[in-house]
Amino acid sequence: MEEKKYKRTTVTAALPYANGGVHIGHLAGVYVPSDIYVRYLRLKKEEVIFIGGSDEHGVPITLRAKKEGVTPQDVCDRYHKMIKDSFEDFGISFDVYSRTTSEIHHKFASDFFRKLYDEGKLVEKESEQLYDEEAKQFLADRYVMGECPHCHNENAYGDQCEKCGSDLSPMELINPHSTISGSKPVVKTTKNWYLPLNDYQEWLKQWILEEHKEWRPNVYGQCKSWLDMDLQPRAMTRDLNWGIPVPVEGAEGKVLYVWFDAPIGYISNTKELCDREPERFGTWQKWWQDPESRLVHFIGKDNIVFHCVIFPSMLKAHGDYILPDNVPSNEFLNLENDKISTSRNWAVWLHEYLVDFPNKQDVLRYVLTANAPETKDNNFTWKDFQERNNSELVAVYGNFVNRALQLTWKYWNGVVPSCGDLQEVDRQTIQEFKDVKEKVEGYLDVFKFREAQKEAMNLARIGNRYITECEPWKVWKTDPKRVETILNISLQLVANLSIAFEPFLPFSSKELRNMIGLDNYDWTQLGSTEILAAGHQLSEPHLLFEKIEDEAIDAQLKKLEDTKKENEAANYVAEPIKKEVSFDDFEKMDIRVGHIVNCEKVKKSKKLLQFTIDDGSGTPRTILSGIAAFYEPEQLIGKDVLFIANFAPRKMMGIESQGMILSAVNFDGSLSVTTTLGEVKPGSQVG
Ligand code: B3M
Ligand code: ZN
Repeated sequence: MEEKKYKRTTVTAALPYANGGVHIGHLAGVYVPSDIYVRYLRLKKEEVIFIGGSDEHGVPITLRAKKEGVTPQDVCDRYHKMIKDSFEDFGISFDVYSRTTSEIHHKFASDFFRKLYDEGKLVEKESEQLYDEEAKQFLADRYVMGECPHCHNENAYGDQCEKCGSDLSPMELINPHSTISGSKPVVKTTKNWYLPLNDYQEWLKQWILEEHKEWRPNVYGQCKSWLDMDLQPRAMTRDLNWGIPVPVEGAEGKVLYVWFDAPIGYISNTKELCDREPERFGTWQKWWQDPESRLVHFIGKDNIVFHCVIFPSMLKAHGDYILPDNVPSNEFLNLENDKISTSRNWAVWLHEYLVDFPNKQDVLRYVLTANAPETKDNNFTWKDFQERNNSELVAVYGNFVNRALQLTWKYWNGVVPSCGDLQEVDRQTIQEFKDVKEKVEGYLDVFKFREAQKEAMNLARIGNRYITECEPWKVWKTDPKRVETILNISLQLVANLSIAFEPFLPFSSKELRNMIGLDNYDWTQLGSTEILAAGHQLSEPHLLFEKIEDEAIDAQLKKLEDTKKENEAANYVAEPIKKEVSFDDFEKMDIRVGHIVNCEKVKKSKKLLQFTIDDGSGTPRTILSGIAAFYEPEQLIGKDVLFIANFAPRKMMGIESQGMILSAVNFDGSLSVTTTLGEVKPGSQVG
């Protein structure tokens, strides 16, 4: 194993924008892995701090506020609370969860900028920017929309085209319009301050490409493709009125770029915590400036350049800081084979999950880790969620624990029996579970959380196999002394499980420790056969996990199906109008009102319904219509409908259809029969 060169670890998790809730994509990508890592280090009694917070600046928050008619601060207040609550609910064990609108942060980020400015580390540059003359405002990033110069998507943003994924600048958009007033912007000159990333390029190449080859391939690869291009100076200020004012004279109406202030939020949040609890955490400098501290950033893949190129350049420019030692970044998690999207509401929101699956935080944590998008994009499906719960958590882990505890209660009244002479099967089992410790550690140390969790689960498999092989219920009749040993070893395994799973499944681990009365525990005990002393009294056992039934899964799938429908309806664009026709053309069609006298299914056809229509002629008319998928025949009997009376007769399924019933084709392809508003005599003409 790698030698420990550091004294303590500063762990950060990306600061989510305070303009929406937290969904499973966030949890899987950043917050569960970072939490597992921190819990692991804490269990090992290492010195560690876990920093989180909300990112409350940036244009999307102001746009949302504008749309809702509230202030940006209102938006932040609402979502900051919601996000913070979700993290707490799911056991994401931040030492501090603060926000970038805090006073401490404003001052800290402002001072950071001012130092770079005073030392001439920033370059002042004039540039041409789009300006909204009606709103009297420069249009940064998302304030402009227009046509993408690459794929010609008409709804591209000033900073990015979501269709083809290109990075854009507002000036590149074709036919730009302001999202504030809708007007066509003009070009105006403005002044901003830039970090000359080009000056840091050689150093970045050395530091990342040579000295950090151990970073995950996806992270290393993205850095390499950036560093293979020529880095350009990047503006660290914006013409905007929401954010941290630029602390320079003559910079009125300008704020720090959100990606300048947000990562500094990691530091200012640390300061907030250390100021509040100095005895426990010491000084913030210790975590950020002592070379014996190791910095680890957990982020999503869209944040790689900011954490590996821009922020380190800022830290380097400042000069007083340590640099990240690793930046474990995950790929994306899809939901039911579709990209998770806040705007399309294609997500599983944490607060909604807990309403539908109360107290099942660990199930979601487990599934998201088992399926973590560590090396490639991955997919969350509700079927897989159910499957992993039922056949792994319930059938393997829960089952083993339950067997071991129930047997102990049955034969020993819930008291830990003593361990007698070992047989071969015991020795083998003990060796197997001793090996698990090293395996789990080996994976956790290199951020391979899926594999690590698999190894933890392996302990339960070992346990199940052991009990099945030993058959204590049979041995009991002939050799009760032997049963004592079997139970002792099984219970030691249960105790091991409660420790091994603690980083991954903190809620059920705690529950399990309560059942076995394990108060003092740490990582070094993993693999031990002496965690529970003989004679120790266990508490009343109960099931750790319960089966998830099909109904619960079907309800989730239905919810997503409904979302899809809503999106389709919202995005529906009517078909283009057909070529013009004359009145004469129209007159050729004889459209009439018919009264449905009878309606029935056509045998052997899934599509067709057979109608008997009163068309006013006195002779019933038969019409076939392909709407069986959308109506039960009884629903239509007695209704007045519109039909084409002079449509050439056609034979279908051996029946002659004399006309055509008119239906509207809905956005989703479903058909809706047209009818009249008032009562009209059958046979009346439509025109
Ligand atoms: N708020 C982007 C994001 O949520 C951004 C992360 C900031 S980390 C300093 O994807
Ligand atoms: Zn595009």
